[in-house]
Amino acid sequence: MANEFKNKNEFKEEFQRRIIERYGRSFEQAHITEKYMILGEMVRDYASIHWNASKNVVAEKQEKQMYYFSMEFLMGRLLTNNLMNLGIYEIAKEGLAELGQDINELEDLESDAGLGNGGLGRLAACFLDSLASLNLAGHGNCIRYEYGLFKQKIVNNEQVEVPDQWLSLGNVWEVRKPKHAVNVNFGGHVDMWMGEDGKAIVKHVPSLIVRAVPYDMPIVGQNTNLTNTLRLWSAEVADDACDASSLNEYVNEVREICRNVYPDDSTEHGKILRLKQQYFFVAAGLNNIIESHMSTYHTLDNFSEKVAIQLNDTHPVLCIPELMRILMDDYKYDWDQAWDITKNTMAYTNHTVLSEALEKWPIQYVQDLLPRVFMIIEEIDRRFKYEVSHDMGRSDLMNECCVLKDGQVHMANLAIIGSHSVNGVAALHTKILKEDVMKNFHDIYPNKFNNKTNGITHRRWLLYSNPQLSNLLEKTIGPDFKANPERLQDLMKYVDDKDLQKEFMDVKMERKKILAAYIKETLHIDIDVNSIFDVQAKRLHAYKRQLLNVMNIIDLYFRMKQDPSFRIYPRTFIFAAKAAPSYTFAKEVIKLIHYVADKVNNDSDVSPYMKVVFIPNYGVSIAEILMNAADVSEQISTAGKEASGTGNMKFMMNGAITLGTMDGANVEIVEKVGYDHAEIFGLRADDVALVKHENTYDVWRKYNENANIQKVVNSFVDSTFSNDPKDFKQIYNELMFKNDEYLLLADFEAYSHAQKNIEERYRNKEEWAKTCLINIAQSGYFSSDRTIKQYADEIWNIEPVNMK
Ligand code: 26V
Repeated sequence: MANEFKNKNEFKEEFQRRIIERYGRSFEQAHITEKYMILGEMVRDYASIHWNASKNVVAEKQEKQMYYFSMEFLMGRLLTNNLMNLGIYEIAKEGLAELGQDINELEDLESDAGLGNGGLGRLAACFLDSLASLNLAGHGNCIRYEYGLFKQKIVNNEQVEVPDQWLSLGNVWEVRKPKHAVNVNFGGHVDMWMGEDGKAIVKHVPSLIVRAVPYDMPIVGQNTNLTNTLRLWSAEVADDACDASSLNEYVNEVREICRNVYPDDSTEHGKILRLKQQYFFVAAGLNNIIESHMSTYHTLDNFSEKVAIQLNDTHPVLCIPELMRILMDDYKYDWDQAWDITKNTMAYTNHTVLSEALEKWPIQYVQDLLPRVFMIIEEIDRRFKYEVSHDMGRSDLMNECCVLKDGQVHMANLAIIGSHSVNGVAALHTKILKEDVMKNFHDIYPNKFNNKTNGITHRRWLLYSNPQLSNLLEKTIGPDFKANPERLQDLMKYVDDKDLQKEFMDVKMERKKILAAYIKETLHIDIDVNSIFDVQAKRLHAYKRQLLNVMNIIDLYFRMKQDPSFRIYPRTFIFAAKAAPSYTFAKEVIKLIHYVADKVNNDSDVSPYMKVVFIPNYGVSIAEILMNAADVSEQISTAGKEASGTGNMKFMMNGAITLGTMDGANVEIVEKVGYDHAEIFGLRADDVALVKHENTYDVWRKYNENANIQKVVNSFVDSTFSNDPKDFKQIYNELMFKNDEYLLLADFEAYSHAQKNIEERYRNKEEWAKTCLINIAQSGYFSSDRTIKQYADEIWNIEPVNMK
């Protein structure tokens, strides 16, 4: 039985005892990775004390629980977070120090759990932290991927993907739970016959059976005894699932299901594999929830009163037909009852308006892989069409909104039809869903749509990753903001205080030095900590417009070369971004950034004024040292395209100024801080929509009108940066021969002007510091605690669990 150590002496004793027990060595003899494992296990066991109690209390009190179904959870490292949330960080740190071990060395051994791509996955992780910290019974359901998202290396200025073996040291946080394993069925055919009661009996006879084994990770909140669960499903071979002759093939088929976060879906095999992953974790998770519900209530009549399921984007939307299948085939509910239960249980979050990102599956794939589920989807579609055309008399909307059309299953449509709530992730995004992308659905179901502006956990992103700022805030406004981040507002009273402004700049300097040391150590580049740290860190995508940032850098470079009297305030332009392996344009942009960096950083006229740095392998841990060192937060997507953004909130909370378009949650950031305390530029979402609608934009006109733009665009193809004529040709073509889809040239002048304004602002350090302090003071709204409270009250209908 684990001890709940109360002080550093008890900690030390326990630590040493465990090392001897486990490895048969003394503390001094133990390898550092062994020390890491033991510390992790101690923390996990400490959390486990309340884990079981939490499950019991929730069952005894018959509390409603929420399950967040997401293909991605970008958890990052958990050691520091868990120690801090449990309130035992100092005990462990001091205990280890007395044993001669620096805790930071152990913290650095942990791999990021990189089970996700970007914002959507990190949001899920922030939500888990807030759920537990708010005492809400809310769990995660996902896949235990063998490899996280690829590691990014830069070789010869280009991105190279390397497998992320995050499990190589083992995962101390997880507990394998074979007793909860379930089988998941694929392929085969469906038998139907009439039962004695006259009801149809349906039996799916699968051609592939996979065993789903859960690994549970405890999710501990700050200052609470409630411990939730992140359940990760792993695919294994099922007993007697195939004959020996095809054993190898079967084993391979099973193994690949959980191998990668986002398998390459440029091939048919890759696409089907992704569909398999989706059904795999949906079916396993749902079966499990049903089993546990039945053991408490012995009926599913009250399922939707006791269970809420949030569908994180369309990836888990098979939950809807799967729950229908279980209710009807296994528990004999009729369609209407099953439909009520399903709809009342499910809620769907949309995370993008980009049409290429809205999931559609060829009907054939779904029919072959999931024959029974497909039958149910067909029936959902049939009934929906009937309802809309007959009951509502809106046959005009029927074809737009139905699930099955053009030979494809439209997953977003299925999600909207089969759930009681549809939410966007920022006010502007939800408005665009209602008025444009999902307008027809909004006409049919006006009450389903609602907004839940994203948030970030202020614990990880402020308290733990920026202790310098956190301490300064505590000294100024007291500790209340830690449990109640909206109290950061109290800082508004002090934003004019000159001493505080100075102290804030000192804290920022300290953070900049930490980042500069990391850059020096990993990239061997010296950067000037007195320069403005201008950071754009996010996935690489055309709509996010990293290229616009680069174009401005190139323009500044040319102007400084051409005119010795033109000099800018020293600036370090920092990029961090992974590109999808098959996204060639994005990879070209990464290459361009490196070529520009080479040129600029090695030019002695220009490099005292600007440096360009690309930090490879952007992920949660790098974000923890990058965001809080930034002076400027680049949020420059084409207006209307970025659903919300969450990096923008992390920068804001750490006192950076937003240089951005009126897009996603930037709009709400500006609403909070006022136009004077953000640098906003460019076309608005309405302007973009109009330009697109009326087809009035002409990229060549922009090009011809502005000599600076011309020079920059030409530099992509005139060997300014590379002698290989193939390099950057694609970038040139995308801009000039596809009419600059994301309107970079349209916003170029405004952006360049905004950059100039940033420089003017920075020259006045007191005003600058005041703006940063206002950003921090107004950032409490963007804590995911606020977001989660809104989900809990308005969608899930769950309340804090009283653990006593
Ligand atoms: C996916 C894909 C895949 C195919 C090619 C193009 C493309 C473009 C975007 C996406 C994003 C999928 C969903 C997603 O990750 N959305 C992000 O969700 C965040 C959390 O709500 C939000 O802050 C970001 O604005 C949004 O892009």
